[in-house]
Amino acid sequence: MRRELLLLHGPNLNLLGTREPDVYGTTTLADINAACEQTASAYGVGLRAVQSNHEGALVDALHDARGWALGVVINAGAYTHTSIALRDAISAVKLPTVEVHLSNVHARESFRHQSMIAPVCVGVVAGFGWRSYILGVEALLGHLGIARDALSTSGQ
Ligand code: CA2
Repeated sequence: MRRELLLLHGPNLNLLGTREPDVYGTTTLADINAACEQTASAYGVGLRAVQSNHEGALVDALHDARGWALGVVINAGAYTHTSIALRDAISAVKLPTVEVHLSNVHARESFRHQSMIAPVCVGVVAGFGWRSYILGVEALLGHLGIARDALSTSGQ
C-alpha cells in the first residue's frame, strides 16, 4: 500500500534561509523538508519533496503524485494568489491537499489575501514560519485518519 506524501514548494522558496530572514526566517528548505520527513515518518509515512519555480512543473508534480501519494502539502508561493492552473490540477488529481504559508498572508498586502487554491484544499495553515509545514503535515495525516483526528473525551 502506498504511504507517502508529496510536499510541494513553489517559486523562490529555494531561497529560504538565504534572503529576507526578517520575513521568511532563517530556516532553509532542506531543514523544512527534513523536519516534515521526520514528522511523517513518526506515523510510518514517507515524504517526497519537490520545489520548482515553474508553474507547469508544479502542475506536473501534482499529476505525477496521483500515482503514488496519499495527499499533498503545498506552499505554492506567489502562485497561490494567481494560479488557476494549480487550482485545476489540485481539483483534478483528487488528492487531499493542505495549503501552507510561512507568513500570515492576511496580515500582508491585500493581493496576498486571496488564494486561488484554498477552495480546493482541505484547509490552510499560515503564519507560523517553518511550523506551518509541520502543522500542515499533521493536519493532513489527521484528515487521512493516520494521525489522531479526534480529541479523546476519556482520560485527561
Ligand atoms: O508566506 C508564504 O509562505 C508565501 O507563500 C511565500 C511567498 C509569497 O509570495 C506568498 O504570498 C506567501 C513568497 C516566497 C518567497 O520566498 C523567499 C524566500 C527567501 C527569500 C526571498 C523569497
